[in-house]
Amino acid sequence: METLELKAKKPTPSKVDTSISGSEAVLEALIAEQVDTIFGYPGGAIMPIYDALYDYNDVLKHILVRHEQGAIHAAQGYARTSGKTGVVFATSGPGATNLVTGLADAMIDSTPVVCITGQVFAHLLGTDAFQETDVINITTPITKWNYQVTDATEIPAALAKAFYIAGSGRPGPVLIDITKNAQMQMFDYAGYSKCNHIRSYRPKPIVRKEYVEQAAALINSAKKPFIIWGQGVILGRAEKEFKTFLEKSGIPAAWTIMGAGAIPTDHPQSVGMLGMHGNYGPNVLTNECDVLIAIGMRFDDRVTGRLDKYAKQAKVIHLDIDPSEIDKNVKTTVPVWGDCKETLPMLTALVQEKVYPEWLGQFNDHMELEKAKVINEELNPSGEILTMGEVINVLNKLTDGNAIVVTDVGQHQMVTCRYAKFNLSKSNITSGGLGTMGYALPAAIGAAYGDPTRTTVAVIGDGGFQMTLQELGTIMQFKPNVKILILNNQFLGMVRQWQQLFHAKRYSFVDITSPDFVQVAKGFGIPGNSIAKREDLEGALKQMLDHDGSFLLEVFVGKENNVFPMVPQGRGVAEIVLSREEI
Ligand SMILES: Cc1ncc(C[n+]2csc(CCOP(=O)(O)OP(=O)(O)O)c2C)c(N)n1
Repeated sequence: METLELKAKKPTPSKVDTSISGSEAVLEALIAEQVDTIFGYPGGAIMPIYDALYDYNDVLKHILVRHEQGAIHAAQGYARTSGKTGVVFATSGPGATNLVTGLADAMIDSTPVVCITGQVFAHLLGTDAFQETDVINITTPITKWNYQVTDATEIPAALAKAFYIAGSGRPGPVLIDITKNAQMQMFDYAGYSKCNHIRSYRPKPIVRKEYVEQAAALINSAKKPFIIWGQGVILGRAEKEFKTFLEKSGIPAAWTIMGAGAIPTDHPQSVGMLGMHGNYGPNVLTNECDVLIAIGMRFDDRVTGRLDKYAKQAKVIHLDIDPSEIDKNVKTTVPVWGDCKETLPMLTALVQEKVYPEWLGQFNDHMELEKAKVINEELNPSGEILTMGEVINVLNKLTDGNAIVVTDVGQHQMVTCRYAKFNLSKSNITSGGLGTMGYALPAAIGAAYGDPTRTTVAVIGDGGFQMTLQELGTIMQFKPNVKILILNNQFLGMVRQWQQLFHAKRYSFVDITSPDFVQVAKGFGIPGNSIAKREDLEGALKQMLDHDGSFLLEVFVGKENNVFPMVPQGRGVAEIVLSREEI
């Protein structure tokens, strides 16, 4: 139980008079949950909470975004770099519905976020009142939990539950909708108790030792074991445990896009990225391994390609905290249901110390082939026109692989995730599951607040930038340090690539005109530069990184460059192609 000493600037109520408003109870809950930053946008139905915030703004920082979608993506970016739960305020009706994309994004990418929305007075519910939306029904499938509060006395317990659910087990978004009367209502405040148990909710199962033993036995008898890991390693704060397991077992390992950075990219056993635009070796050899060890990943279709051609020869061990993932897409031989921070050390204790030089050599051989056919030309192009890959390669050099890299969605995202070097965990911030264009700029703002000690670079396409560029206003006002790198191919590149490869080059509405981005940034008080030549690349990136504050750099890249390798949709992972000619 927290003490009754309230954190507001105004006089603390005496022990006799312990009544506070519902709004104050919301803010006290946030403080008790160690929240330091809120991303939000006010409006009629949430005005009492904003009114209370007036007295709390020296303990709770509020970042006024320019659109509620920006608030939730910022909270997601914050959560992903800080490891804490992001917090959002929005009003009812359009404020709440503007959160929908971000909630869906946070749900599929397991990002802990608590959204607090204002709602019309309880007596008006169901009357089509001004700015009334049934946000509970709208957001039910895209939240881990949601709840409507109509009485202030419920607020402390509802928020305690919200933070517990959002951050425990497999994390996710929670939405608490609070009617205006409940925000205004005075009630007897008995303090705030954090929640650590809910009947019928088991975020952390008791690990079944026999399954860990079976998994170890399979691994110990394997000739060609292969580890594939996902974001679960990062969300479970199990990077160290994972590295120890990896190094003792000697098994080659590949990452999903969401798992990138859990161990340094250039770790000798790290054999590349999985999936549609991942590396050649890990995709092909998924279908040659004898034991596939999946850790904190969910066999997304972008990773598996056609399921009936996926790892059919392999025995599958699946370590996951969420039991609904086990057997969902890929039949598991040994399920290890549990928190990988717990299960990995148990497994490490039982696996034999081994090396697999020949098997690892096969990955290296495939990498040589990929270098010869794709990577060398992407990173050191023979032509005059810049490629996305070479931009990221120079960025790696200048940041030493220590930057937080936030990507939007499209070709630049795939190229960045393929070529960016990550020395540190919580560095790769991207919309993996939902593929939300417009994610990167606001997520980068949140990422910078989540870890202000590191450089945050947002890599964005010319299309996606135009979806949420209003958040330049947030940067102008609050001055988070965000480096904005626009890779401008003058197309909605990823869709154009598909139209070229699979729709007979019938380019249907992918030719997108852009404003002068440098002038746009200038209008928001953010300096910028635009380049198109190789000789300017390193200097311009350096200028961006060295600038004290946010900076926008636009780099013109090849208009019709494609991202390869590629597992064409509907094909198996081993049918990955290295060039257009192979499709
Ligand atoms: C909100 C949203 N709308 C549409 C799409 C479909 N989509 C995926 S990639 C892409 C093109 C992105 O173009 P751009 O931002 O210029 O990046 P590029 O692919 O050129 O790097 C589109 C339209 C999406 N992912 N998200």
